[in-house]
Amino acid sequence: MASATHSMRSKVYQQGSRPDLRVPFTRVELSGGEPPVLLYDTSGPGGDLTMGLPELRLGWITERGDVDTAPAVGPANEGRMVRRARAGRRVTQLHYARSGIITPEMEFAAIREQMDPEAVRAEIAAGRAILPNNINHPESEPMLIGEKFLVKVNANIGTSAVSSGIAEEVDKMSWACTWGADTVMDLSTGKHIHRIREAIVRNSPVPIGTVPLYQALEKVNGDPQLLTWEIYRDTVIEQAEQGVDYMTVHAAVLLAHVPLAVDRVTGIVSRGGSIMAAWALARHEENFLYTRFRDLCEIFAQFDIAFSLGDGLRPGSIADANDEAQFAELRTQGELTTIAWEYDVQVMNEGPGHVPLHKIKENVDKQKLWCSDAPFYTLGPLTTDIAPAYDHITSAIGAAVIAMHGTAMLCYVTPKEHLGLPNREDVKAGMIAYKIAAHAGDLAKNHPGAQVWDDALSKARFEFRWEDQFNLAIDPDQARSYHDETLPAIGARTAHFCSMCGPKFCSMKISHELKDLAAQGMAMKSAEFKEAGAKLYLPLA
Ligand code: IRN
Ligand code: FE2
Repeated sequence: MASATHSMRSKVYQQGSRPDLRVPFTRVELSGGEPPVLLYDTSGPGGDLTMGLPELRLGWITERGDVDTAPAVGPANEGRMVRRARAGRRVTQLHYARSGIITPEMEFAAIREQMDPEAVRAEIAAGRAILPNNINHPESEPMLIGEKFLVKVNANIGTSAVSSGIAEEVDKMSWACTWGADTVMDLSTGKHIHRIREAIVRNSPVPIGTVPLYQALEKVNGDPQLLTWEIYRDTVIEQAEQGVDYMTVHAAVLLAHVPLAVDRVTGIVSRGGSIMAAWALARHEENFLYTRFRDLCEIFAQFDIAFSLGDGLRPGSIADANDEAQFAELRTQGELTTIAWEYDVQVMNEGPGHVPLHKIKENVDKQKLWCSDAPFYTLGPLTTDIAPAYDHITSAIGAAVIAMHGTAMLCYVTPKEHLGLPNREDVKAGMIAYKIAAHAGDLAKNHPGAQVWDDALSKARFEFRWEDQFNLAIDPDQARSYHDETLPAIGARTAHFCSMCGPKFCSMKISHELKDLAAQGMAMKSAEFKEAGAKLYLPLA
């Protein structure tokens, strides 16, 4: 491993089986003779984010000999050269995995997870994990979404008609990655969607997801009834050529499911779900995403786009959790999962929503059963409806529990949920809450290596190694600044107490004294024992 800097927290690279396979980690250097701790690193190579990142995977994509470079056909991409599968070929990681091939992408992701590359291949081949990476997004660092791997977190960003610009969105993307986002979804609506997405994809070190339906709806001026398969398909191709790695597709909102949602407290809360429900009801036709699903699979297989099968009928309130509308859709998601696999297309399933704690497990159990163990990707869930402005907390509670039961990726919720678009600070608050939930899930699942981090921090805390504690913290800046707020002196960084309890009442300090006392006590007892002749069995008088 080569160290990039010499600070206490630094970026290091682990070399794989070939020179162009270098996997980033954050290395935390510790004092007191403790070994350094390696942390999973999502921050990317950094640099000038107006220029685009280096094309890390380009060689791996082209050397397989199954990709052609040709003029784009997507309406907004005219004049550009893009990659697409050679006629008759499927360029998905699922296809390679099923053929027994461990790709450099799989090896890279395996090193990140500190796992065996063959195990990674097997999980992908079985459909239990996905490695989303469009061949037109060579800048991304391969990662895995699957129950056997570290629980991942997605951050949603994007403009609406009323706010935000390109630079601001690229900044939010990179800021989210700094705080550990494993994927980012660009949910932009309004003006300049295409240009915003281009800037995000070119500068993103993590896979990018979208909901193409949102842009398709813009093209018909926001009237769902005017949507057609052709407009939708062209939008998908346009985004595929830009390099979008996974797409939310609300194909399981069937016409027959819609009446099941009418008596709900909060009806249909999914944007995509409500668009498709409106389309199907108005025309009294089956959802075209469902009837054209196989056509979509053909397109996805040419770029290696993964399906994120949408949960358009997810519950939007505690009262609606686990109802018939939600579970009817989940059964259909299962049916579509199997169809995607026929085309070697990678799939995960989206899940709720708003669910009270005692109803969470049923969601995971049913998803596993009905969707053949494909990865589950849930939005929280929020465990109560009473805390607008704090829904990163109401939902991180549910996220930890659903992660423990096997959800592979968590979609974060920010404090602005239900209230407005998140700004930079909200993105960070949502990310921190969800990294905690994800790690709590890793611990509960006994992920090999997860507890090393906790143990290192606990030890640093017990030994009053304050700098080590800060550097190991999920948010070093905040931990340091809270500590220094009351004890700013440099000396306090080595003190054997903090301002919470002061020098006299520190439990950790008392524990140390107890240890000493116990040791002294033992010494006294042993002296007594020796004085008495050090005999275990005393002869009967
Ligand atoms: C994740 C799980 N269930 C929903 N999500 C995310 O919610 C989805 O990936 C997308 O980012 C966001 C909005 O989806 P709707 O409201 O269009 O369903
Ligand atoms: Fe909600």
